[in-house]
Amino acid sequence: MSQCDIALVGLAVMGENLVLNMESRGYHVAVFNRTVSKVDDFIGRHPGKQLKGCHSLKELVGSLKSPRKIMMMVKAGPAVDDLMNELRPLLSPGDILIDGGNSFFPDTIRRTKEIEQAGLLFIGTGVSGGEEGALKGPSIMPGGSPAAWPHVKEIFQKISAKVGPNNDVPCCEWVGNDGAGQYVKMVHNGIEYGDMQLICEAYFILKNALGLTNEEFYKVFDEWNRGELESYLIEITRDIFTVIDPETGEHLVDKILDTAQQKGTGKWMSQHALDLGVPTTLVTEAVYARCLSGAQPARVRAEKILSGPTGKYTGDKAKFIEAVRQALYASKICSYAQGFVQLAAAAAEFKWELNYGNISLLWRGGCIIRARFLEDIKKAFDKNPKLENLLLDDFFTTAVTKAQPSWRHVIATAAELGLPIPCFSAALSYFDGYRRGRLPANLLQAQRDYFGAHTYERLDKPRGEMFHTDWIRARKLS
Ligand code: 2AM
Repeated sequence: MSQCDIALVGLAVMGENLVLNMESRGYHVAVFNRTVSKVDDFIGRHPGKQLKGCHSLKELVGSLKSPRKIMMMVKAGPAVDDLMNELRPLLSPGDILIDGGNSFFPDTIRRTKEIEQAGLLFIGTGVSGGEEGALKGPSIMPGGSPAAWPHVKEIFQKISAKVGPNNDVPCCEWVGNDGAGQYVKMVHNGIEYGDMQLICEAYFILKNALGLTNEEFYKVFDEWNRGELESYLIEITRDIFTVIDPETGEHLVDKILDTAQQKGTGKWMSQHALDLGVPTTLVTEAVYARCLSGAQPARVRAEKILSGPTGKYTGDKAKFIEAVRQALYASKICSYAQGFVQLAAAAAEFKWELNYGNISLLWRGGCIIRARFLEDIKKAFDKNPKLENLLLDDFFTTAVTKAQPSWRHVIATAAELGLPIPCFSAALSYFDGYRRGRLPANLLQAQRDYFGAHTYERLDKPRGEMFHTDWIRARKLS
């Protein structure tokens, strides 16, 4: 046991489960935790395993094969830098530090540089799948120093989730330089926000327009999970409708306060979309929807003052449920289209060479957004690695075209019934904006030139040639 394959620091649940996952695949793992008593506690709870509990970082480093691989699973933020500073003097050239926490990607870019300058290698990796994923097989999205990848590839791919007909394709591939892995994880989390909000909007429409019961919701989501929408999130949503609150004997979902919490990765994605100047509207609306949900006392006060429609849907119930399913599917396609556009913009900004087919595969299993349709996204990018927008791939063009009448019907109905559906609407507005060669920004440019002499380009003149009009004088002359 003096020659461990890998070390892990930070024995919270994710860290512990990753250690157990590695050990179960035949690796010898050295472990350490700031509160050292947790090391002995962990080792004590798992007797007979190939684990080495260490009581200092020096002991941990000394127990590793070369090049040393040390995975940090500590709280994102200054704790990672503190730990890195403690570890650095103990390491030798070529050793590899791995950050598996939810770090903000600019930190990962900075850390990769600092660590490489010290002659070491760095990996910042997204790990998704929650506690169960960490134990049984997460989706792993590594980026950082490319020279580190061959040394950890086997371990990472062995512990990751597997997909494919023979269950042997790992949901783990090298993503790209410095912060690329953490960026892809951030986009995963943002898309997760969008997916969840879309499901909640479908629920809200069906609950309010049709008055579906929780038993009916179980059947609807069960049905949806057998088709195009098949995914982890649809599956757990279905199961939520079966759970009874022991205290009241009623459905637990109806007892839960409608105030959503957030840890910030969805917000990071939206903020960076604004920095890049790309419209990631669904994720942003999903973040705002959580913010509005948080203003629950204010909403309860406003409800007494602000009125709106109160009617129900009067058409065919089964047909409307199917229309909502199609609206959800089309909106979800737009959300992923936006996510991949943001990834491409970030890749251009940070000079990452991203493989979008591989990224879809990383999200195919193990993680929260795992879904059947990521297979179709993978096929689209494999067919055309430079695909400009998912909506332009034949498969997805056909899918949204087919869903369009239902999608519009659902959104129009929700508007008439006064039901808030920010993500459904954002998706359709994005689709309708993206598919138009001409938008009203001609008028906007005229306004900017009118009040601020900001100039404008003309349709009938070469791009880059700027024009200005003295609008007040021109008005008098016209
Ligand atoms: P602890 O058990 O000593 O609190 C999740 O919080 C994990 O990160 C825990 O294992 C925690 O250790 C660890 N952690 C938090 N801050 C840390 C720091 N500054 N240095 C090392 N580990 C830290």
